[in-house]
Amino acid sequence: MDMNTLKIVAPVLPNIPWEDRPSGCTAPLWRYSKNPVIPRDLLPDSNSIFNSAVVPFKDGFAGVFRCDDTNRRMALHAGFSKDGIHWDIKPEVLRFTGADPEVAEWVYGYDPRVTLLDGKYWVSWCNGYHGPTIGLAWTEDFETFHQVENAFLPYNRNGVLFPRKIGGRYAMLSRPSDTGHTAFGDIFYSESPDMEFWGHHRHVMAPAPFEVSAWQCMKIGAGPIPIETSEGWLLLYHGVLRSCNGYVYSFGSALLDLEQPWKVLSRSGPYLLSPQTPYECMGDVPNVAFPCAALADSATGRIAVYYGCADTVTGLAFGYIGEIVDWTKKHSIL
Ligand code: BMA
Repeated sequence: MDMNTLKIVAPVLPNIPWEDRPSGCTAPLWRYSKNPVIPRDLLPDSNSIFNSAVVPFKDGFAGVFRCDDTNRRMALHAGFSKDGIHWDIKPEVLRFTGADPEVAEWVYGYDPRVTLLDGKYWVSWCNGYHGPTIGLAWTEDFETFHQVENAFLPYNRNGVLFPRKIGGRYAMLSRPSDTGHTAFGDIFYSESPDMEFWGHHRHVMAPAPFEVSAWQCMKIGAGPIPIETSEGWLLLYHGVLRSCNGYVYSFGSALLDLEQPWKVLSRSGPYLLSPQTPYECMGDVPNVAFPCAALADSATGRIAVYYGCADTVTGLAFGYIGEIVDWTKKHSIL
């Protein structure tokens, strides 16, 4: 692929948080030198802030953050930033309005994703309703969040919307699961005419055979909102290895067909990033790198990935979309 001709469908984001690749680094993704970008105790009563979603908003950024409190209750909070580095996370928990009372009762919520879609910021998250399923809501200001119906029956996690309609329908990736720390999990694709009724389910990806790519051999789940490029949708996704010492969460990349995203064009064998630094290897759940958001600048091809570290803090990593696309194809296991 000629990287100069790669087309990236994303805003021009001159204020994307950024650090150049450190000298001597050849990896397609490198960590922010001042990681963790968000500490666990940014709020007075937060036990941990991780697995969170950010988007460009007005002249800066906004986001929905997973903040577990010191009761160890999982909650979501809205937050704002001018530079994507220093965050003002609202201390009050985010509450959704407008849903049918049958589904509106807050039980727990975690692992949010956010995308701008048809002029509204849509939030998907893992929503407690007789078990985890995919909650959906929209906001225009990150103050009032309008909840709609849950997309699926329990049990499901990692619901990730595409940033535009595909074939005339809204589109979402998800990962059917079970009540607990599921030891299985494939990524599926679903469509909706109206963001309420979801169907046309298609299988996208299963875990890889362990002898081919062990970091993703137990379960996988979609990460940030896919980024549209002329080479396909660039999807970052997490994968889990079951070691003798517990689960290890890393993430890699795949390219999905633009009009039929359940067709995987290439898929990385090596991980893009695995837990290696102290803040990724130590925390409430050691050895977790879990991406939920990526900012992309179409002018420079830069990407800034926000990922949860050890279920405790939030990390930031940088790369170039063109290089990651190229790397995914070169190292594909398909
Ligand atoms: C998954 C989710 C994530 C979490 C991960 C590691 O099942 O609950 O929120 O980061 O486990 O604990």
